[in-house]
Amino acid sequence: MRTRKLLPLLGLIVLTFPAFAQTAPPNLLPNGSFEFWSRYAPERLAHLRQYGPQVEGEDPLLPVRWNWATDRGAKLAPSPDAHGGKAALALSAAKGAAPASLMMDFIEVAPGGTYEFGAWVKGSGGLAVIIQGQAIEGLQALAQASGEAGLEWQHVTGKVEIPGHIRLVRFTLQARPGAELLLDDAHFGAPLNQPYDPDAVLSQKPARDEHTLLFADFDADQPDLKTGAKNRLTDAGGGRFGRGLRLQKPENATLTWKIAHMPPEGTIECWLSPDAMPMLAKETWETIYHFLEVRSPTLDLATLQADTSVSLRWTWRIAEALYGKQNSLVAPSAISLARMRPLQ
Ligand SMILES: [Ca+2]
Repeated sequence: MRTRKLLPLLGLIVLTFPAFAQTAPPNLLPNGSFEFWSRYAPERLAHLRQYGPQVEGEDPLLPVRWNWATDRGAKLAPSPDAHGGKAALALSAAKGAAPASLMMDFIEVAPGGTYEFGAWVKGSGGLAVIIQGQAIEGLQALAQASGEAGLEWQHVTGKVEIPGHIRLVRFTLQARPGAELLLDDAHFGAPLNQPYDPDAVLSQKPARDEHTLLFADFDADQPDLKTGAKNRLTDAGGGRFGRGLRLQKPENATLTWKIAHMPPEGTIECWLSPDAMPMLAKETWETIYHFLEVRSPTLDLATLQADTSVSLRWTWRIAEALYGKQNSLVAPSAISLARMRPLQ
């Protein structure tokens, strides 16, 4: 397979390597508020209509980060009748069909920890909030809270203690057959010693702190940025927050920085908006596209790429030899490439 550069619009790049491991477990349920909605890549809309739930309109809105498992007749849509904020999720399952599930994969947990979970529901019919642990042999049921929806908003909630062999959990909202539900403010978490906003990563521009090694928001002048001849910075509305960097195939843009030694762990974040998704079309999908690379002077260390599996994959080197071992993580198609489209 060939490897080729695509035309990504890089909104912002942040590399953060904390000096010490975080003591509190990350309790993440992004977009439990259902305030964030996005549209499918045009190349995947036919697939959604054939295999997904019934959705509203030709170009439907879908809840950011959530995935689903639905039977015939299930419906999924945004609703302005919210418990909190401006939007809730409308989810229904047809009578006589299988339940309709909306899932968040995966939330990192601390073995032995006790977590509270739940959601607010209104409407008619039954709701189950299900927590499953990701074990080597597959998903295992850990806890479930059930409720019956009515005219007023109700809080369906439960607690789960994480077994010693579980580090990832799936959070599922499940409408029982015949149920027509409004859902909002879904949550999964444990007491923390500081405030935490799971939606901040979606709504707020990241900022540099004392652990940040590289911060490129393209708003300020970036003296270590080499853009290439054709690449350019956008205007103030061109990035995810402020200015972005526009890349023109086949050129790269590079940022260089020096560190005394590689930190033991850290995170890399960026916003990305490709022009087109040729890997989602049969005629052009046998190509791997690289969006972002982290390189040492001699080796590629990590790569964010679009796979032929129509998913985003992050690969990183765990050995120094040129052809040494690499690890990789993949984000499922339904929440990665299938959600990408120009300007989104
Ligand atoms: Ca809401």
